[in-house]
Amino acid sequence: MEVKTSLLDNMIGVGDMVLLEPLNEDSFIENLRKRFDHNEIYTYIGSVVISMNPYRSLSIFTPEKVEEYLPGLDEAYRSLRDQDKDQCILITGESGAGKTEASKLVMSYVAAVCGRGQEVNKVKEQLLQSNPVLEAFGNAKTVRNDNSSRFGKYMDIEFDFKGDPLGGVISNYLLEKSRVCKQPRGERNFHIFYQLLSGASGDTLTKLKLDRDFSKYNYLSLDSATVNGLDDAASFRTVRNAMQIVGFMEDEVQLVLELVAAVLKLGNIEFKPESRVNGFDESRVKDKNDLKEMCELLGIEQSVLERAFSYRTVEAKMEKVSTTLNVAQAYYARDALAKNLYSRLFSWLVTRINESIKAQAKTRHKVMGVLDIYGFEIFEDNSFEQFIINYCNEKLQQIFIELTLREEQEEYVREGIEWTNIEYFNNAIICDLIENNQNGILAMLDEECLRPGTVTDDTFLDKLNTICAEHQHFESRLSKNSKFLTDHSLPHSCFRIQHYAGKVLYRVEGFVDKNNDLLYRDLSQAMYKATHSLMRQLFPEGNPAKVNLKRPLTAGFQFKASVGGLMRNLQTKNPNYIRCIKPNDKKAAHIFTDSLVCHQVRYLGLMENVRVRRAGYAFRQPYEPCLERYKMLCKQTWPHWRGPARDGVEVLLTDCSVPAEEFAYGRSKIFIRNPRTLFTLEERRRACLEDLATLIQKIYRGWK
Ligand code: AD9
Ligand code: MG
Repeated sequence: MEVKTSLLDNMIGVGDMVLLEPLNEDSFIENLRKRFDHNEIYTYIGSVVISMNPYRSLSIFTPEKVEEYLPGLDEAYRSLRDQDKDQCILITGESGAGKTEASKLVMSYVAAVCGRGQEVNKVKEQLLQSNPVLEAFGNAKTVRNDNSSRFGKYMDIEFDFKGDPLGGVISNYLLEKSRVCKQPRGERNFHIFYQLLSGASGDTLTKLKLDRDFSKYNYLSLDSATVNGLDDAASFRTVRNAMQIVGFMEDEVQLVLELVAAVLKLGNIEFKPESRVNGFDESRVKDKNDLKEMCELLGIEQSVLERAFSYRTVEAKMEKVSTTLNVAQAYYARDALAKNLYSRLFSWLVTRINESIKAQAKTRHKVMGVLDIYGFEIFEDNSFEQFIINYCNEKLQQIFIELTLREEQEEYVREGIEWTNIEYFNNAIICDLIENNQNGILAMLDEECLRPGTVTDDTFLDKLNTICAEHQHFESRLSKNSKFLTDHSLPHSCFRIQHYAGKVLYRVEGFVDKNNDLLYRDLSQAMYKATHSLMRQLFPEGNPAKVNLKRPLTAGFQFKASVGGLMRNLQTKNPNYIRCIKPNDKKAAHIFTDSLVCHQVRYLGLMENVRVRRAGYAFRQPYEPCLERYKMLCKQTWPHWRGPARDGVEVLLTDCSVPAEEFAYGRSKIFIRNPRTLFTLEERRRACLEDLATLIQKIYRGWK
C-alpha cells in the first residue's frame, strides 16, 4: 500500500494505525507517543479505538465535541440506525486504563447525537445520572486507580426506529464485597461510606446515629481515608442529586442510607469469649451500644440479633440443632452479614435504577450495549476476587480474538478472498484452564466446596496441583511443567497463572470460603424480622416459611454462568472496541512509559489487529440485501434487477463510481474496505428517498 505521510502526520502521528508506514512495534509505540504528547488520545485501527488515558481533563471533552472525537462511535451509531443491527461497545484495558471514563463518554455521545424533546431528554438524563450512583456504591480507591470499578457493568441502551433513546437496562456482575470488611493497605472501602460521613448534614448523621469521624469505624481503613483530588462531601451532593434524577423517592434514599449506616455499625460490634463449663468458649457481644443502635435503625429486636451472634441453628431434614459460636465464628458471621447486606443493597440499587430507566411501553427497535468491567489487575496479594476479575478479562479478550482475529480471517478464506494468514496468541487455552466443566479451576473449587469431610484452602491447592500440574499456563511448586517455572521460590500456599496480560500469583487463602459465601440462617432470619422494609426485602431466604435446605450456588459457579450469558449476548451483536491503555503507573499526566505501553500493546494483540485490518475489509453484506438497499442509486438496477444479485451489485458499484480497490467479491458477500464508502452510499440513498417523497407529494397534490 502506498501511503503519503504528511508533515502533520510526522509531527502528531497518524490517526489510523492502518496508515502507519513502516509498521512495526517501535513505530506503533512511537506513533502513540507522538499523539499522546499532542493531546491526541484516540488513535484508530480501522474502527477499533485505542484510547490513551491522559490523566487530566482535556478541554475537548464537551458533549458536543465528543461526536467529533469519537468517529468509531459514529460508525457504531450509524450502523445501528441504518443497518438495523444491534451494536455493542466493548471497553477493555487494565485497571486504571480509562474504561469507565470512556463508557461515560459513550453515553454522553449518545446523548449528544440523538433527538431532543422533553421525553428524550429525561431518558438521557436518567441514563447519565445512573453513573454517579453506581460509582458511589460500586467503586473504590485501589492502589491502581483512585476510582476503581469493583463490579462489572453492562448496559443496554434501547433506541426507537428513529435512533432516539427510549431507555436502558443495566446488568451488574459480582461486586468485590470482601472490601466492605477489609481493604488492602493503601486502599479504601467503597466511596459511599466516606461520602456519607463527609457530606451528610449533621441532622442526617444524627438520625443515622453516625459520627463524622472516619476513625470511629472499624470497617474504614484510615491510612488512605482521604484521597487527593476526591471531594467526598461534594460527591455526596452529586450522588443525592443523581438519585433524585434517576427517580428515587426521598424515603427510598433514607432507607438506603440507613443500610449503609447499618454496615458501619455492624463493623463496630465486637465479641468476647465467655467460658462455659465444658471448656468451650462461647461468644458474647462486648459493648452493646453499636448493636443496640443498629437494631434501632433497622427495627430489629436486639435479643434476636444478639442470639444470632452466639448460636447457630443447623437444620437437617426435620431436625434443628443449635450450636454455639466461638469468638472467631462470631466475627466471621458478622462480616458475612455485612458483605451480604452491602452486595444485596448494591444489586437492589441496580434493579431500582432499571425500574426507572427501562423503556416505557413503546417498542424498542435496536440496542447498543456498553460493557465496562473491572480491568485486569495484579496486586502484591491476589485472592479470589482478582481471580474472578482476571477470568472475566480473559473472556473478553477471547471475544476480541474470536470476532476480530479468528472469524475475520476464516471468513476471507471461506469467501475465497485472497488472504495470507496472520498469527496471534489465542487465550482460549487459559479460559479453559479456568472454566472447563470437568477439570477447570472453578469446577475443582466447587467440587472441594461440596465435598464432605475436612475442606481447606490447602486441600483445594493439592487438588489443583495434581490436576493442573501439566497445564502450560499453570504453575505451582509441584508443577511438572518447567516452561514458566523460572522462580523456585513460589510460596507454598500459592499458584500462578500465566494470563494473557501477565503472570499473576494467587494466594489460595480464602478461596473456599469466598466461593461458599456462607451466611448463617439465624442471621438472615434476624434480618428478615426487621421492620425496615428494604432490609426484609434483601433477605427473602430469612422467611421461616420458605426454608430451603438446598445448598446455595457457589459464587464462582454463578459468576461463570453470568459471564457465559453475557458472552453469548455480546456475540449476537456487532462489536465495536475501545481498547484503553494506561500510559504510566503513577496515575500522572504527561508521562508515557514505553515499556508499560509496549506490554499492553502486545497482550491486547494490537499489532495483529492492524495487520488483519490492513489486509481486510471493514464491511460485508450478502449480495441480495445489499442490492435491495441501494438499487435505487442506479438506473440499471432500479426498480428491478433481473439476474444474479452479485452481478447487480457489480453494476451498481461501478455506476456509483466506487473505486475498484474499495471492494472485493466474495462467494456470497460483497466486501467493502472503508466504512466511509458505505456512508457515502447511505447518504445518496437518503437523498434519493427524499426526492422520491417530494415527487410522490407532487403527484398526490396534482390528483387533488
Ligand atoms: V478499573 O478497571 O475500573 O480499576 P478503569 O475504569 O479502566 O479502571 P478509569 O476510567 O476509572 O479506569 O480511569 C482512571 C482515572 O484516569 C480516572 O479517574 C481519571 O482520573 C483518569 N482518566 C481516565 N480516562 C480519562 C480521560 N479520558 N480524560 C481524563 C481520564 N482523565
Ligand atoms: Mg472502571
